[in-house]
Amino acid sequence: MGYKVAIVGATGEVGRTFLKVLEERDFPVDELVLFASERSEGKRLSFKGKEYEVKALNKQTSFRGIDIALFSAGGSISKEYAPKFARDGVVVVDNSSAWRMDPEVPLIVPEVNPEDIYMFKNKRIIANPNCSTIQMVVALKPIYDYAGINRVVVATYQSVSGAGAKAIRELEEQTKAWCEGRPIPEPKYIAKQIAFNAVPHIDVFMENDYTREELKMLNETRKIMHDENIKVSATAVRVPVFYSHSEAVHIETKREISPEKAREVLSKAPGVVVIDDPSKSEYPLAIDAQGRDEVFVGRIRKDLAFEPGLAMWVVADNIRKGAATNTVQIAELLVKEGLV
Ligand code: NAP
Ligand code: 3JM
Repeated sequence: MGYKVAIVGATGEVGRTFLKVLEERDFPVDELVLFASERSEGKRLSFKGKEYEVKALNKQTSFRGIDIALFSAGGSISKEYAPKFARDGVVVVDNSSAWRMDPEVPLIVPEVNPEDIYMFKNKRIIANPNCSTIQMVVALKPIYDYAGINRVVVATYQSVSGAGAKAIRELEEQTKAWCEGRPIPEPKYIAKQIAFNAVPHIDVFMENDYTREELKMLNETRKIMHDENIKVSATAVRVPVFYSHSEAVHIETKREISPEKAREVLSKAPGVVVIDDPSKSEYPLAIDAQGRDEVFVGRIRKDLAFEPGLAMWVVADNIRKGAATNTVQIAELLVKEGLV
């Protein structure tokens, strides 16, 4: 049996990757409906060798008959349209930050808290966490289960694809201008010049001078791990990398865990690949994680500031595990549990 699947934001970085991932994982799609803005009306995208025409979202009045909708068209579209789809009987899996902290909306990383999927029934909306949160919690969970966690200090090195297709072009154009000796064009999609730079400003600044991106890592981690006591202090930084986010993660554990034990529990954890051999200069890299669905962990060592503690380097493709793949995994979970 297959499902009628809708993609909202189908022409974007995440939307196009939904199509790839649904195809690769052979998700049971019977019918496919693609939505984007009016600008994309009539554009054609292919899925399993067949072409589908993109529809303008705002022209649609009813979404009846659709079983599952995967959303990635930004928070304001999700806020407005997810309840409309849900009212028409559709189960929505949303990629934006619009619904993540709603107590009636599950926030799911299938390797970490699949059991929360049952909470979805009231609103018919399920949220996909922020990309930086997803890869961090996949790597934290095995450590948490073995040794407990009091606090985490994390610095992220986030690729420009996290800010959408236009931000990718922005890095390309700034780099090209510099190489050709032309003045670098003014930034439009990333807060400051991103070429040859590191920008500690993703999303907006909040009252406590953290950015919203940084607070997502605190609040979402607590919700996913069911632990309001975990402390997470993040600095989220955009770097001139096209795909994959990297993170330096420093953990104060409740009990001692040796780096050897951490390597062992992480190697056995679902969705994790350990690449960690300092003697051969082997550690995860953004360019190697690109196009992959796993979370890569390396540079595992005893933390010199937290006692007991661990330090590690965590890398994943932000558009795949950080967005499209995690969302499709959630859809697979809905199917497996008979919830659609
Ligand atoms: P993108 O490449 O800029 O694509 C945006 C998509 O939204 C396009 O398909 C665009 O359609 C569509 N869209 C924009 N305005 C619309 C409107 N008024 N009505 C209908 N569709 C509209 O961005 P992206 O990287 O794919 O990301 C999209 C969203 O996904 C982000 O804003 C974010 O909320 C979420 N996201 C989440 C994560 C995560 O951490 N889990 C990671 C990345 C993105 P047109 O092509 O017609 O403009
Ligand atoms: C809007 O790398 C990034 O910028 C994070 C991905 C992202 C999000 C998100 O998922 O939190 C980009 C743009 C959002 C959002 O919905 O807040």
